[in-house]
Amino acid sequence: MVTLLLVAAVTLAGPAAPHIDVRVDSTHSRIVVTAGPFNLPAMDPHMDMSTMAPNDVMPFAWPVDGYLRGFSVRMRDAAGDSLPREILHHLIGVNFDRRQLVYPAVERLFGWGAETDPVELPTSMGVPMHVGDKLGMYAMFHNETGKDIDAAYLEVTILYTPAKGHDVLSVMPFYVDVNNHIGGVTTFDVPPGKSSQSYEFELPIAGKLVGIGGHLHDYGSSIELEDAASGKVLARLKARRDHDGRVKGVGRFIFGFNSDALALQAHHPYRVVAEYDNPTKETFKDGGMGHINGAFVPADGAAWPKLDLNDSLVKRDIATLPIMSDMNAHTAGTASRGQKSRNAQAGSSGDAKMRDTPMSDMPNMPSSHPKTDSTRVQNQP
Ligand SMILES: [Cu+2]
Repeated sequence: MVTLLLVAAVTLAGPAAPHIDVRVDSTHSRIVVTAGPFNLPAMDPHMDMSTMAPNDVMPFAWPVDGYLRGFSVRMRDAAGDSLPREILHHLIGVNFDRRQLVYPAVERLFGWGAETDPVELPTSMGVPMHVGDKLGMYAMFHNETGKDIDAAYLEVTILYTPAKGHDVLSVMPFYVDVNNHIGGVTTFDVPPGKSSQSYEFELPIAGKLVGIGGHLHDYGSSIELEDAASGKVLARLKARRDHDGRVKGVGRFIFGFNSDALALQAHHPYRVVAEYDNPTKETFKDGGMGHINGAFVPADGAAWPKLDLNDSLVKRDIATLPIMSDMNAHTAGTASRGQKSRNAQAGSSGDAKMRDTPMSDMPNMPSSHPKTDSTRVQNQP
């Protein structure tokens, strides 16, 4: 019923700007975040990444005291019917109130690619969250269906465990990328044949990895985590590829929850390595990407690195978020209505404006009311 009313309103008002809606289903301990409508014109299947329509960060507030323990994402139409999952290239959920473990950047709370399966942790663990935590999500679409889609909606279903009356082990998001430049491009070129991209890092605190998943683009073959001091491979996630080398999925690895969890030391060198094997004779400009996401249990939760809003890298991360990851420096020739090419390249006037926006001024960060529709961030000139 609510959906029907919404549709009617949209039709009467003409093309609507996408907005975000957060609903709590406390009976099933679920939060449903819906964003849309997005207008996704059909794209030529042979176009490269640069033709994907990017989308700004859409802010919303976390609505309950509790623990996030899983999520799944689908694209649907106005009537609620599922759209092909391939049209969502990726979706990233950001927590502006917490720092990442490895990078001086805001937390990436959840990530979803066309190849991602639903994530669900046991009820005994979850990511600690508080009412009013400032979150946001951004997505990149890629409509290769051959048909224009006028009104697509993103629907993120988050599972949570209420804080009250539950004894839950806190696990934290772990994210490390083979080519992360905070506020810059994380993609890289993929030449013909075998190639690899790697990044060495340290953790500021010790802890244990419970499980990991990986993200690779087409022609990726594996992503692994190594001990950079000994060279030992700690985990290798293989891509499932079709006969053309297109990635259909990337494996996950569950180390276990107690003594089985993978212990990582503080201030010890580790390395993340993405291997690519491109069977074509072409170099794919900015075609590659590789990162590992995981669930990390800190040895001492209180020692988690604080988010320093005066840190220049944190500032840069926040300022460039709408154009981060592989939507960087690309012209959105087929961007949705009203998006035009404001994400076209770093340094354009729209981006400069965004850079100057301090966190406290982020528009439309609803403070605590989960059932109120919040409007999408408006930073268009
Ligand atoms: Cu990607």
